[in-house]
Amino acid sequence: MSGISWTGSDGNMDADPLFKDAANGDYHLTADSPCVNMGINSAPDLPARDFEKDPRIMRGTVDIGADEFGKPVMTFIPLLLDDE
Ligand SMILES: [Ca+2]
Ligand SMILES: [Ca+2]
Repeated sequence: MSGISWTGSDGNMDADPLFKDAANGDYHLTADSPCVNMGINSAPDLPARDFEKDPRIMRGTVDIGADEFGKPVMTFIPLLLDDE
């Protein structure tokens, strides 16, 4: 593969992914990572969850890599109590 550059084609890039703390093994994406929302939602065999069981697609577009950045949005439904 020497001499072949994939950068810039088919979504490949050579930018620093800006992991949270790669030196200590924390490969979570950070908010400023160029991988956030840069994947392809129609990719074949895209799992429903990322490596830590977060939804694989958050904020509309899948992230590049094993991690989906952020936390799922929690929806709260008001509970009305009837005191009769
Ligand atoms: Ca995303
Ligand atoms: Ca995640």
